[in-house]
Amino acid sequence: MQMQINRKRLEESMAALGRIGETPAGGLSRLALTDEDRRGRDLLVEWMRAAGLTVAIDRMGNIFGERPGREGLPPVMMGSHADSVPTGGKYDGQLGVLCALEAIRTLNDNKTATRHPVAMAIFTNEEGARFQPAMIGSGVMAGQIALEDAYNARDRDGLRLGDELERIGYLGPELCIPRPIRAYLELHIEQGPILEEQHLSVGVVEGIVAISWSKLVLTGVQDHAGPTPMRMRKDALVAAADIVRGVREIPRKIGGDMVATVGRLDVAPNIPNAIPGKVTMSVDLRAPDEHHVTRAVGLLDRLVKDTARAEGVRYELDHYWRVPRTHFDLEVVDTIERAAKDTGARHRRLLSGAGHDAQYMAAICPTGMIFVPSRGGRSHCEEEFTPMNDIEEGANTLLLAASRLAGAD
Ligand code: HGY
Ligand code: MN
Ligand code: MN
Repeated sequence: MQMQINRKRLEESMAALGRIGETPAGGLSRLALTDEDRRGRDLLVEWMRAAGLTVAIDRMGNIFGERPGREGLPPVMMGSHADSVPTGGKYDGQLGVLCALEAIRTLNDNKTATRHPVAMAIFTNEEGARFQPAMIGSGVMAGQIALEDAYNARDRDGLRLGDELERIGYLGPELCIPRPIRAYLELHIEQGPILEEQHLSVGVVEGIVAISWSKLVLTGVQDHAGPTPMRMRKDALVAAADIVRGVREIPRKIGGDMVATVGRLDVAPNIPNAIPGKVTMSVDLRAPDEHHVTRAVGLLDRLVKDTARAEGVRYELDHYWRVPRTHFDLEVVDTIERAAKDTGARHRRLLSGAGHDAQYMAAICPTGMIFVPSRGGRSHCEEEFTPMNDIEEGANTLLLAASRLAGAD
């Protein structure tokens, strides 16, 4: 008889953690390294210790818990993140952390010994909402982001990531460097429509799209909205508006499931009677094909140059973050697929359109992901939801795959 997770215990943990940073509409605002994030971390560390895990915190505030194996081999690690976007949902990230904890709790209930140690991880600032770029904690651990660059990331109030990490008491002593890991498994919500549309409960994730983030600052001439004739204006917001429309056209020009998003737009001085002198905006480009992202960045360069010239504004365009198309480990993907089948989950293989810590972990160890459906395909919103039946099937798939990779009795 296969081990089964304790659904009620998992549901209770989800509810308890979800109350930390809960929004009035029932969503979640638990931005990285805020006091809410600290409270969530404290609760998770308390639960990890109660599950008998040896807890370690590294210099990026990544939290690790380890359950001993029969042999001192590299661990099988399960994890995700506990930070959210503003007015986000209660499933993105925290579900994967809690399913990892529930898998370990279930191994304990069954007194199951494993050849490899079994570990869990909670990565810092996966969302890239407060500090950019995203996935900073796993990015430093994978050697893809320099520790000092991560520490010097600043939020909108100018607060440094390194200082905030210290302020909440999670600047740990462990080095944040690659280490031997037998396999890394991450359960996550799909954040897209495929599983729900096809009435499936588990996604066997084969990889993640390539991602590019750019920051664009447009500088025009701030002036009075009344006496300044139209012929004299150099309006940063008009240029920005043309660029937003132009970014929307890039996927049509490139095709191949490319997506493009301007998610952030800050206008200065942002008052009714001044012509905007400065606009800061983000551009997020993603595609399954690496070359499509590269071409899209080229189209963006052209668009910005032509639009800025037409409006007579200056610009600084920084393509500051690029994550390559990620292919997960074939053995891990097969193990997850067999586990899904053996737990009786209705499943299929698919690609992730969202970035995850698994994207960086794949650079340092055999990695795979398990998806569970998102209602209406929605995420990064307070309406985010996944039915408990699907969560249970996903969590049992995670438990079985991790147990097999760890050499459980
Ligand atoms: O941006 C992403 O895809 C992830 O939610 N950080
Ligand atoms: Mn996530
Ligand atoms: Mn997210």
